[in-house]
This record gives sequence, structure tokens and C-alpha cells, in this order.
Amino acid sequence: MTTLSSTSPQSISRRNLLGATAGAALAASGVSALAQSKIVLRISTPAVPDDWHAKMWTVFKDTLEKSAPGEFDVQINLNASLFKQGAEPAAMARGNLELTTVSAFDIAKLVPEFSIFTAGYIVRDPAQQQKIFNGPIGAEMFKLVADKMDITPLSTVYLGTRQVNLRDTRSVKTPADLKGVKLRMPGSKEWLFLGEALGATPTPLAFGEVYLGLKSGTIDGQDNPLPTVRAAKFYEVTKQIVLTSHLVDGIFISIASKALKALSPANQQKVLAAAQAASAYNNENRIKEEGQLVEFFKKEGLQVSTPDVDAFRKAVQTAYQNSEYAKEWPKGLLDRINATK
Ligand code: KDO
Repeated sequence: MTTLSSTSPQSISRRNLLGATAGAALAASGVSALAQSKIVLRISTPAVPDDWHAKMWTVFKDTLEKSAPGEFDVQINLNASLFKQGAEPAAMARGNLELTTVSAFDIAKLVPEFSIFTAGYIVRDPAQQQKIFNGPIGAEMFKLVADKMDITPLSTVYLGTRQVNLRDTRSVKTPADLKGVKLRMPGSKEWLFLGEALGATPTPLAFGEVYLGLKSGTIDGQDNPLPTVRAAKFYEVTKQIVLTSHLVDGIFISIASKALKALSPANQQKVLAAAQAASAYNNENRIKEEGQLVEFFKKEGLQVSTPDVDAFRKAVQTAYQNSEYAKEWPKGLLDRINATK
């Protein structure tokens, strides 16, 4: 279990929720000063409301309200309505955002060692993922994140295992069969590399634009875990899912380190516990749903096919081994990950 360093709290930062005028008006109306001075925790995520990793933020909020009644004002912003996908870490460093889920890809931009977790076919399954990040490897990697990004990862969220989802059906056995397929990937070179390693022509697009891209045909497909294909309704505008299982994807509930340090040690622990409750809720529901969705998609009329996964694994692993990314992986880390059971 992750524990936080007992950094001596600076004076607890209690920001006013309201401007002075509105505050004065409220005071005049009898609303207590305390209600105006809760600790604000702004959350931004591209997740759609029906997705487990969106719903988990309500668990975070409710858990915190129980452990620290009336102390926090947790503001949940879904659908990238506050910050666009991938812009969250910079917003946190600037002090404009307190919490988000950061992807391994966004971390890898600033912490190249972390790119090992953007590589396909490295992490085996969600259980191994939790062991990796809740053990010594996680502690070392999260320290690098805290040092280089000024954000503190609190818990590991299983986003799901990424699969290829196509607008039109085609026979896909090996990466060669994805040649020329405009596969939407999120917009960073780390993501595009993964798309290329899969044999496709990666096309960058923000998550919020994928549904329309699939509908209009500006892209031929996208990759995401099955629960996301359901929650974002991509199955309505696609005809096939290819079970490549190319990435056991993780995102990390993280808090701006400055915001964390401004909390009392007791509140730091409460925020950590709320983050752990949120990810446990997501992980349990997501794993369960992931196991049931193939049937659901078939009923919706999609073709669900299984490729030659070994061929994909071999091609993707070779692409990463020969890449610039692998040069940044700490010596022995891959072996330590493989040995994590
Ligand atoms: C996506 O854009 O495909 C992705 O799955 C990438 C993840 O890192 C994460 O940002 C996720 O979208 C969003 O949370 C929406 O589900």
C-alpha cells in the first residue's frame, strides 16, 4: 500500500470558493464562513460519465466527505470540460488543477524511464499491474514522477486491456493486415509509436472526437479497452473488434504535490485513502465488465475476432526493443517486471 511522506504541512491552504462580493453576500444571508472556506480539489478527466473511471470520482468524493465531513469541496469535471486530454499534468504544475488520472504516456513525455509502461505486451494482466505499482517498482517509478513532474501518484487504476476496434470488418491475423488502416491514437508521439508498432497508420485525435471520427470515416478505427468502447458508445459506429490485447493499460490517480503538501498529515492520509477506494471501485467493476462485454458486442451485431496474438506480440516487442524508448528503460527493470507474479 502506498503511504505518503509525512511532509510537515505548510499552513493549510483554504481557498475561498467565492469572490469577495459573493462571499459577503452569503455571509449577510447567514451562510457560515466555514462553508466558504473548504479545501477545493478540482478534478479534470476526459472520461465519459458512464465509464467506471468517471464514476470512481464520486466514490473519491463520497469517501472524503465521510472521513473529513465538510472539509473538502471536490469538483468533478468529466468529458475534458476543464482541461483537454493530456493537458492535466501541466495544469497541475501551474496550480490550476489538483487531481487527475495521468496516463503512462503523459508521464513518459517528462519521465522517459516510464515509457516501459507504454510499450505493448509488457504488463500481463490487471493483477500483475497492481503488484508492480504497489510494490518496490511502483515506489521507485512514482518517486521519479514526483521529482520530475511535481505531481504525486496516489493509486493505480486499471483502464483495461486495449483492443483494436474497426469501422469496417476485415480479416486481421497479423500486424501486416492493419497496413494502411488509419488507427486513431491519442495525440502524442508515444501513442503514435504504439499504433505504428501494431502495423497501422496512426492518426492523432483527442478522445472526445473519436465517436464522430468513426461515424464520418475520417478514421478507420481506434484502440481502447472494451469497457470504454461500451461507455463511449464506439460500438454504435464500428463493426469489428480485434482482440489484440496489446496493452494492459493503467492510469494513475495523481495530485499536484503542492496541493498535497498544503494538507495536514491527517488529511493527506484521507485523500490517499479516498483515491485508493476510488481505484478499487473502478478496478473491481471494470474487470468484471470487461469479462462480459464480448457477448454484449456480439449481440449489438459486431464481429469479434481473435488474431494471431503471438504475431502481434512479437512485432510490437521487437519494435520497442529497437526503439529510442527502450534505451531509457532502467537497467534490469524489464526483468523485474517479468518476475513480478
Ligand atoms: C484514449 O484517448 O484512447 C484514452 O483511452 C487514453 C487514456 O490514457 C485516457 O486518457 C482515456 O482515453 C480517457 O480517460 C477516456 O477514457
